[in-house]
Amino acid sequence: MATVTSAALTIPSFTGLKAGATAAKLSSVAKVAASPVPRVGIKASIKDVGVAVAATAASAILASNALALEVLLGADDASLVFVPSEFSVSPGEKIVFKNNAGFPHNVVFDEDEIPAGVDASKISMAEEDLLNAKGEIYAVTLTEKGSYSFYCYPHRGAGMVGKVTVN
Ligand SMILES: [Cu+2]
Repeated sequence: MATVTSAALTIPSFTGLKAGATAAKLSSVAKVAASPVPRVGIKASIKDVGVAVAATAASAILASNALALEVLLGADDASLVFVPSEFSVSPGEKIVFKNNAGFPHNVVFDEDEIPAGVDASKISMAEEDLLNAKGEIYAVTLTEKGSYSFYCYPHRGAGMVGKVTVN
């Protein structure tokens, strides 16, 4: 009886994760969660099992976020810059641009200064799309090696430009 009920409790927490997680993240969550659950003895209450699953899922999500590089839009003193403005990532590493100060901002890659064959529109925000609130993010993953220049459309003239090298 207890086994059936705890399984029923477990499914909604994975369903909830699915909404925000990629398939890859979801499978890693599932793998991590598989080991702690059996360690919770059959004597553990159903509530304990549910908490263990939730805690494991949360730490797996934190771990996957740690693989992303965060770039602030606007310095803490509200100056119109990317922080950092020049950086490197590995192919496929997630870059998370996070609205910080001096917004609205956005992130547009320069079609003339990205590797040949990469479509700037697929990695850029539209020029008219803006991040208007602190903490809003734009995430992008670059897979082709090379150098990419990008800018904030409203603040390009003010020098809000950056460069990322994928290597
Ligand atoms: Cu800006």
